[in-house]
Formats: sequence, structure tokens, C-alpha cells
Amino acid sequence: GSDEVQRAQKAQSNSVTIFSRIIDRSIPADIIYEDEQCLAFRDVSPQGPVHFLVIPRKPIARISEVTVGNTQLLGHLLVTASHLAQKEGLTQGYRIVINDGKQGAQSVYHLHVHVIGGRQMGWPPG
Ligand code: DGP
Repeated sequence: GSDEVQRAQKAQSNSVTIFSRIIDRSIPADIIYEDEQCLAFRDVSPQGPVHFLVIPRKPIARISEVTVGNTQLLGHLLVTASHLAQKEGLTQGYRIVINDGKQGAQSVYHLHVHVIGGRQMGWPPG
């Protein structure tokens, strides 16, 4: 019934992912930036010479779950991504990606902004 659906939704949004463990320092990561709202660290499986992720501390599962209440936070993630791209020397451009759900090929259900650069990108993406 609807209780079951609510429980499943709650379980997903509260689920402990590998990124929660990076936030609480119970597993290591190459963290390049952090502040009160977010954390940025290098992707363990880099898709370019530079590849890092910007994630909120708040465990939002995916971009399709955000609300207007998350507006400031989402802006902050993108401004942070842009500043870090500059700091990483990506003067010739870069790609920002947010994967959502099954068809978006999301594998970790803690919202994350990919910043990939240091090589020529193609379009369309695979
Ligand atoms: P996505 O497909 O958008 O859900 O991307 C998840 C990314 O997270 C993927 O590029 C690999 C990266 N990743 C997964 N586990 C870890 C981890 O334990 N440490 C780090 N640094 N990155 C991870």
C-alpha cells in the first residue's frame, strides 16, 4: 500500500551510501575542497585527466528528488564546481554532468556533480 511506498522512498533518501562514508571520513578519499554545505573529491574512476565530484553534505539521493527548498544548495554546488575547475587549471573548458536514475546511469544514490576535463570531450555522450 501507500505506507510501503512511503517507507521505500524514505529508505532510499536516508540510505547510507559510500559518499556518506567519505563525508564522515570512515573511508578515505582525495578531498580537494570542503565547506559547511559540500565536499569535493577526486573520482576513483577518472574519465579524464581531471575528474572530481562535488556533493552536498545533506544526503539528497538524486537530482530528480530536489525541491525548491534545495535551490540555494544546488546553486552552491555549481558555483563550487566552477571555482574548483578554475583552480584545477581547466582553462580550455570542461564537462559538468549529473547522472540521474537507471537511464541516466547513476550508480551512487547521493547527489553528485561530475566535473571532467583536461581532454577534448565529444557529443553526444554515450
Ligand atoms: P554516477 O554514475 O554518476 O553515480 O557516478 C558515481 C561515481 O562515483 C563514479 O564515477 C565512480 C565514483 N565513485 C564510486 N565509489 C567511489 C569511492 O569510493 N570513492 C571515490 N573517490 N569515487 C567513487
